[in-house]
Amino acid sequence: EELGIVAVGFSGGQCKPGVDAAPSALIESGLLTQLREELGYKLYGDDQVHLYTDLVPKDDPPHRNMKNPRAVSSVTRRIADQVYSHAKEGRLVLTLGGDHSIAIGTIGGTAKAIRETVGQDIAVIWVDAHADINTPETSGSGNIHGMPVSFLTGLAREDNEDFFGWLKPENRISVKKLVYIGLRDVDAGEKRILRENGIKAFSMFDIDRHGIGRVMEMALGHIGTDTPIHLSFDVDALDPMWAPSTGTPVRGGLTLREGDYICECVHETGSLVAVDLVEVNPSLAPESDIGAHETVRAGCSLRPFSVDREHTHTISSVCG
Ligand code: DIR
Ligand code: MN
Ligand code: MN
Ligand code: MN
Repeated sequence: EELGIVAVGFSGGQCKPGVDAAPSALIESGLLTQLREELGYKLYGDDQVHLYTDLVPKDDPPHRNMKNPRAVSSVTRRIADQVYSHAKEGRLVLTLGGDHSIAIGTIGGTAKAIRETVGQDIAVIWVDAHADINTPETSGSGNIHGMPVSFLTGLAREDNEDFFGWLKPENRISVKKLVYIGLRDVDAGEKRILRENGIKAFSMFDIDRHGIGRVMEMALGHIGTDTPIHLSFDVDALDPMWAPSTGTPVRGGLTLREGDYICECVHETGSLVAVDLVEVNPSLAPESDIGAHETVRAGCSLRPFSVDREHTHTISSVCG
């Protein structure tokens, strides 16, 4: 099977430097080698980490309260083209971030490619402690990594191409085909947006109440069968115990095993078209650099590519 890799060394969607170093750290830890050698994928486009320095303007003052708006807009526009090209070739696309603003590009790219090739709207499973659905107006921080879903769903709009005006209807997704898993730090304005638009969200409360198995059944049930799925995984969905090196850690998160299980369930549908792994920040290590190492390891373990169904079923039948 063919796998398109986009390694994005970009951190302009938030204020802490270091997320740009994540793709190299993940690759050095052997993520791509495992995908190639253990899982037998044929990899495309893994030759370099893109820094997009040519797209970052010297002067980039706020616009509608957004920080670094021109840089984020032009970088995500380029990412959309890269992801689109892979998806058009029928490749599963893995994007290594970078902060979560890059999902404006990745999802914009797959939405368009899948519409053109399969004639279907994609569904998005957004695994995160945060909803990332602020509009520029509801955002308290002005950080665009807290806004990608509002631009992708069309809840936030701009005509000017310098500020995401390049996003066209074919790049957008429906709020009906969006599902959140792992939420536990949602701003007041975001709660209102989720409620008013009837967006499906499974918070940590729901995972505690029903268990991850039932939550995945409900999440995939909401999407429906035979719908292409884009999985956008923010590593801060995991509890800081497993993934401390991330910009905005929030206690009370997913166990490493629950994170793996989400990826496995999505893979098992056979409908996965793209995956983002974002917000790994190797430079933020609260206790020691063991934290960074553990977070990168956690990122590497979240491969929605590694389930061997037969093997899994054999083990469960052996174990009763
Ligand atoms: C907050 C934090 N809701 C914001 N968002 C984060 O800045 O809009 N997303 N950290 O990952
Ligand atoms: Mn996020
Ligand atoms: Mn987050
Ligand atoms: Mn497989």
